[in-house]
Amino acid sequence: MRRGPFSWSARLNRAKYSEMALVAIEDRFPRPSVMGVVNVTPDSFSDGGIHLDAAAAIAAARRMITEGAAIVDVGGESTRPGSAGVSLDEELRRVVPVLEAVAGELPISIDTAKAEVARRALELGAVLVNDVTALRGDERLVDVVAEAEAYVCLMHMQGEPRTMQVDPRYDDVVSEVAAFLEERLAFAVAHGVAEGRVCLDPGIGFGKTLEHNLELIRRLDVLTAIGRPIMIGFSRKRSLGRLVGDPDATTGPVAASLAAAVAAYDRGATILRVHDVREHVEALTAARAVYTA
Ligand code: HH2
Repeated sequence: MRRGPFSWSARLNRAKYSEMALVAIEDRFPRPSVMGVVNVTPDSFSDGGIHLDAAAAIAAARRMITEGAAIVDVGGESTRPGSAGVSLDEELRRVVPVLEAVAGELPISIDTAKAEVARRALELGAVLVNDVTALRGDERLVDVVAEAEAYVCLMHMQGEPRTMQVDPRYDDVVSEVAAFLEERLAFAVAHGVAEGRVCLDPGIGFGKTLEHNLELIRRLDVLTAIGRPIMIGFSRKRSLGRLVGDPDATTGPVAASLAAAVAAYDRGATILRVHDVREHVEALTAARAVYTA
């Protein structure tokens, strides 16, 4: 099987892998690293239903690593605009079979705001907790992350998924997101999470208009100045569909996702969270070659 240029992680044996899990996130996931998305959900905005079956999700995770993803983000709860959330039992029922199969074998992130889901995932071998609530959703989650010495992604969201796209407003979206991320980083560190375990994400599409999303990428230097690696998830988001001409789009095209990822990388993003791994690895390989020549 063809191996992508970033696929070294797929070849790590488990002993080597756990040794590396103690290094800072920016060393473990150098710029640019691709995070593949596997939503084990019936209703995610772009891949809802496709990976609901555990076997399909497991196969997708393995394929994404061979295509060059540095890590795969497994989620059991959709956070698309308008969604209401799922129970703990249902989220565990969706993700645990997938994690049992792949979390000891591949670099896996768990996309959850629930402490119990994160605890089970880390126990099964996941290395990163991706929390769209930035440790505000479940007060026990910060202790789970600190005790496991897991990597964590803290993401900005204005409001909550059910209502966040109703009328998002900011005086200055970039400085408000930066202040929020600095405060959440300080919170995590104060609760025993080492700074080197943390990456930050402005939360593209989470309580933001198209113009807010573009402004955050345009002025990404304000966020990189915080001093932690930045994750960007623009892949297939509906802003991109609207940008290229469909006012009713619920998803964005792959080509627009690639351009947004390369632009974000150009402005300093470290981890790109994407649905189309092979295409993003190829685009970012070309961009990296240009910038580092
Ligand atoms: N976006 C989504 C979910 N989790 N996590 C981070 N850190 N950054 C993001 O931009 C982000 C995220 C939404 O995308 P997706 O997982 O494809 O959809 P859904 O929430 O509907 O499952």
